Amino acid sequence: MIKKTDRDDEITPKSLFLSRRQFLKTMGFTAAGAFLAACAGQPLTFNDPNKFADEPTPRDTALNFNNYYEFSLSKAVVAKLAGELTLSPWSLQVDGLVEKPAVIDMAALPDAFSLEERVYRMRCVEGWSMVLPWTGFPLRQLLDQVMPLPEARYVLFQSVLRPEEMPGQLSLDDYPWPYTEGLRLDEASHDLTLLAVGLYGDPLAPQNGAPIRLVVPWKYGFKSIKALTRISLVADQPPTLWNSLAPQEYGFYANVNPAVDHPRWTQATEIRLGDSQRRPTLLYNGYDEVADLYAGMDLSENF
Ligand SMILES: Nc1nc2c(c(=O)[nH]1)N[C@H]1C(S)=C(S)[C@@H](COP(=O)(O)O)O[C@H]1N2
Ligand SMILES: [Mo]
Repeated sequence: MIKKTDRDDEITPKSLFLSRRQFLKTMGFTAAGAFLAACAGQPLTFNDPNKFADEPTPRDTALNFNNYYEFSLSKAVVAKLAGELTLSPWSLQVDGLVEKPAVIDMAALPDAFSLEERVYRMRCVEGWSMVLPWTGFPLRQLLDQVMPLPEARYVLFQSVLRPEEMPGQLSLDDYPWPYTEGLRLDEASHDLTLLAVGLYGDPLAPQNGAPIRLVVPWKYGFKSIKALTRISLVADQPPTLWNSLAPQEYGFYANVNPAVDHPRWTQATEIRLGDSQRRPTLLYNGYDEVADLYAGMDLSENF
């Protein structure tokens, strides 16, 4: 006779384990390199080091509290709606000012890049944050393959346009879909800038940007565009969705900065999901190694 608790013990962990192993195997993820690159950020220096610890956010929270306007403005319903997105086949086009344009089939991607796990803080412009264990590879690896031309100074990122599967692309009819974002080429080439295909050791869930998304941990979360279909190298700063909709609220740079408030709320502090009190927000979200990219720039002008 199988008791209910026995069944739970046996079935749940084994199926989770198998799917995780399968994913790591499919993605060419080797045990040796798996956890070496975790947490590239600075240690936090407050009086009580435990008070503002960087524990990974519970998986359940990260999978059920999502900003993904193509589906809904309501964070709690995105997970369910995003389940309707067709993820396969999927290709990522890389074009523009490059020597070797490419179209990458997602199924072939694991062979082309070496994946690693990176635990990054993510700070949403709305004033909350999470700590997330991504699986991915530096965007730099892809840029090296396509070989940007000397005139290329910016990178434009485009998300999927599929109104038949994404109800928000119909209801938010004054938004300039598809979702777009942009980086300067030197920002895009920084080692911290990741293309992620997994989260918590599993393939990305649809609501977190499957099958492939950008992660730029020193910038507000809206720069980390989900469901990428196209990356274009361009000469000039490209228009981006949030910057076009409200340029006075969402700058092109969008570097996390406690000293530059959003016009409608403070950015000096944030609530880490699960905490009971706000914590100080750190310049560049604590990733001080990017400071050189902005040497000599007025950060309140270029917010
Ligand atoms: N395509 C697309 N990408 C997007 C968004 C979006 O609405 N559409 N929201 C952004 C915002 S505001 C945040 S905070 C993060 C949230 O990522 P998560 O749901 O994986 O935590 O995704 C970003 N990427
Ligand atoms: Mo966000």
